[in-house]
Amino acid sequence: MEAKHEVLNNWVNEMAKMCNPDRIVWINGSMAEKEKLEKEAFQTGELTLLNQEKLPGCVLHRTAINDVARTENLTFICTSKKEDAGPTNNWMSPEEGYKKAGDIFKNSMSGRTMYVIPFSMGPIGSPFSKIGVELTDSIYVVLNMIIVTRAGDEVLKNLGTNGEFTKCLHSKADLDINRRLILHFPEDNTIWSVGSGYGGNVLLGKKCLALRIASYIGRNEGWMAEHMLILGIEKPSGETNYIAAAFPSACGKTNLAMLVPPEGLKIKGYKILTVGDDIAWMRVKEDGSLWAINPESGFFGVAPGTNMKSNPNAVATIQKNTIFTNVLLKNDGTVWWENGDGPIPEEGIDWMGNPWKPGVIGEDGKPKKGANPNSRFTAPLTQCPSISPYFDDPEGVPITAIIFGGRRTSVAPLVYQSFNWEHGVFVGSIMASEITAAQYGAQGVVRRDPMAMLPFCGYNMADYFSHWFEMGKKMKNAPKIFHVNWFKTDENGKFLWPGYGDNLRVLEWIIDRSNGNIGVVESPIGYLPDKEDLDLTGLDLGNGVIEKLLDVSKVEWEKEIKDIREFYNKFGDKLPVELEKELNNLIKRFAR
Ligand code: OXD
Ligand code: MN
Repeated sequence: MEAKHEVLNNWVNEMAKMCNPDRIVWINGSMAEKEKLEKEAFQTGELTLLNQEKLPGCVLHRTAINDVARTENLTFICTSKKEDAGPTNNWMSPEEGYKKAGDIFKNSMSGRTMYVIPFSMGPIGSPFSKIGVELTDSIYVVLNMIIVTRAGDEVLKNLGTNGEFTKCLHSKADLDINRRLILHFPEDNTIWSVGSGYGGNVLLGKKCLALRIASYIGRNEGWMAEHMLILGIEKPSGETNYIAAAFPSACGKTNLAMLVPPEGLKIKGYKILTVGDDIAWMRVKEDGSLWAINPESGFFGVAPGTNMKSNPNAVATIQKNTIFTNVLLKNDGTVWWENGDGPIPEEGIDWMGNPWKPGVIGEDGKPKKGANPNSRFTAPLTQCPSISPYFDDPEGVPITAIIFGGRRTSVAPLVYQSFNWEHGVFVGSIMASEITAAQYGAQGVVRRDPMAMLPFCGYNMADYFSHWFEMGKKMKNAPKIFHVNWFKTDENGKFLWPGYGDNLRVLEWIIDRSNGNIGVVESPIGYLPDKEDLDLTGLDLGNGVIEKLLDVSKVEWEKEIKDIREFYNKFGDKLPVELEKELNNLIKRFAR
């Protein structure tokens, strides 16, 4: 269906003139259309059909070898003034951005089809929702977008003749890393992504729109777009508390969002309800509370490490209608990844499309991985056994508590509560995560990642902090703000806390504190639990371990404060005075 929307039609034609596709196809979102596109992709090799008895509706895709993750160094915020992008973003002027990317887009779709995907982030017609239209020359992108967003004719109808939409243009072009750019033009409500086929760079509704562009729009319109999961904890009485939680990538967000209560707490009859695993859009309603929706309709989760112990709900979610990207293909037409379920296959085809056997040493002298460490599954939210009945509610869910968390082997205790909203914003602003040697750099290096938004804030992060303070002023009933750290280790580098389902023990304390039901132990960094108030039934932590988990070391924090100061210095005099004040208060509390 072509739109009855002149601005949209003109834009599609203009972009088509530049990219020069052989044909233009408007995506309607039907089953028949999906099947037709899949068939075409099987023929070209863009997709492989998996074992339909064991994995009905599932397919496999391999990206180019140099195109397996978000490329932060090639991601830009293109604002007229450099200062508006701020010190934590790459900046390019809009003129330069359009020119540089335009040169790569030129004729990039010749011999190809340009698909027009109208999509809604959030339930169609919800006051929270925003519409985008993505133009792409990739069937893989179309098939992912119809899972992770609400896409098709319904969206066009809702857009009407003059509705607003984000203009999203994507072309794989020649997948050359030297001709790859992910550009955001917040002043024009426009995204241009070229030269990549990796999800985070090309499913433009997700990181690009729902975080970078939406954070910019949210600031102007008075709401928040955050890198947060949303989950509900239902008590047997039926009362449900919703929590929104921000963690940097690779800290277990998807696992937490789908948590299964541990044995010892089962008796209490809690039920976890998943609303979202990656992004939250939050607004203050007339009742003075903060309400949130998950703007997505699917998961784009990391496969390695997903197994029946770490996340049985995710395993159940991806048994059908799932797109697997860069995982190992087994001989029986099913898939596998490192730290997945089942025995290590004796052979298979690795994520690069080559024959694979366990233990074979690669050029770097290490055993070759079967699946890429950032291999992914794309699956509909509706397939998740723990999905909340409100995941699709246009009104969203009310948020009781906000959690910030990072991966820290020391410094941050298992959990603490901020003294108030302003202090909570400070706690979010100093969030940090340690890089492990096994992952991407020197072990122990701390990367500051405020609110887990470092790679996703679409404007100056100093203004983003101010926006958080402004939002606090609007609420009568603001969520309480907490910080957690599941990753503290002992002297031998062993994790002190079991994590996974046992994290519910911490969430329970957070809910009780938010509802004002229990006391606390005051510390310089915030309120700590009285250890008697944490329900550790059925958990054998060992002597003195809970004390270690809740310890706040003055020596460690003195070093931390220096590092925070250095980070804050980046923002110059744009840093909100409230943060300066909070840092000074922290120093004073340690000096007492
Ligand atoms: C991420 C993701 O990179 O969610 O944060 O894919
Ligand atoms: Mn994410």
